[in-house]
Amino acid sequence: MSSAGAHRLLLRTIRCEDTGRRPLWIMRQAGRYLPEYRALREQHSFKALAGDAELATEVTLMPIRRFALDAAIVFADIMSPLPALGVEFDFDPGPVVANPLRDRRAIEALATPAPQDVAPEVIKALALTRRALPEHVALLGFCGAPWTLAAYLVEGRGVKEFPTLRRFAAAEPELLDRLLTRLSDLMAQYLLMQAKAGADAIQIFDSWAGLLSLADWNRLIRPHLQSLLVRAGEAGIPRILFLQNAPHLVEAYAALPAEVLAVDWRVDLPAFRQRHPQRAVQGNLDPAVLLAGPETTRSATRALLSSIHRRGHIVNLGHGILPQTPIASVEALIETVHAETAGS
Ligand code: 1CP
Repeated sequence: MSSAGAHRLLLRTIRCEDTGRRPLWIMRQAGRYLPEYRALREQHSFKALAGDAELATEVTLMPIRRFALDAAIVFADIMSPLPALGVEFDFDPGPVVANPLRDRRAIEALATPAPQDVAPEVIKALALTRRALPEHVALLGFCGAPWTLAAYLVEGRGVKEFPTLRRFAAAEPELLDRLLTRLSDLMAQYLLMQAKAGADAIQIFDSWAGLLSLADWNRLIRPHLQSLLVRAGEAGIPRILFLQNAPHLVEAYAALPAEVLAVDWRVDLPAFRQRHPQRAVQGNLDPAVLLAGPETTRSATRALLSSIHRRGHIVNLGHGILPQTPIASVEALIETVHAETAGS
């Protein structure tokens, strides 16, 4: 599955080969900071764009046409595979679940789909994108981590600190376990289909990783993430594991089976690298730095590059690019990464 793209810069860096420069892609690179995306959004809802393989392919390619990025990430949402379970939701602008799952009846009622019925539009968009993508650009598939998906399903929408979710975890640990099992089974199927459709690597987004203590994370969440990662590994393509706003869990995540650990800007990446010299890493410029303009972006990028050896380092932001980001800052980031080139 993966051998055709093995020479791509992103994949060589994941194998910690000595490459001329570091690869770069940007989380949420196909989003609202792009004028061409905003123009298309005036005609179609987000759901309509992500739900149509041809339109999703067009959006996936937008940042690739404009910028010298080393990876495309398929335009979809972490919620895209959940209709296969029978879950209904909308976007405003983040996911809003019509009937949050908070009792046994709701969790037992979830459907058991066949693999080909899990977000077929995303699988098709991956195949279409691979055909249209320049040969040297890697294609990334992705999914939400079971816990981050459960956060939306139980809470109903993204809210500060997810109190209903944490109440549920405290009061109903067995139901949470049941839900996380269903979600990790579904994501394992989904990632396998993405690998077959031509993804070179997959990223697992655990955006709300940090809501629980280390002890509760170990007890309630870790077994499900571990089992998803093991099954994703069977697809034979590299795994990028992203955790957000969870500095107390970084070492616990580093112990999980993933080729790349992706961290947000709160994490001291050089110190992490010293503790884990063999591990590829991804990150971790603060997305808000880009709001300060191209000069500030340039100097922050230079500081990031000089703080960590280029081998095994994928340059990215520490979280999704913000909608109000100036295009000139994105250009400054890309130019600075390209200027580093061989020999340093
Ligand atoms: O208004 C719009 O156009 C919709 C905004 C939007 C977009 C562009 C949403 C709603 N999702 C997406 C696409 C998306 N989501 C991608 C595609 C790749 C790309 O744009 O480059 C990806 C990888 C995601 C993943 C995602 N969705 C995550 C994990 C990453 C992260 O940012 O932490 C999460 C947490 C979501 C939930 C979600 N969906 C949309 C929003 C605005 C949010 C987050 C905010 C919230 O919970 O309210």
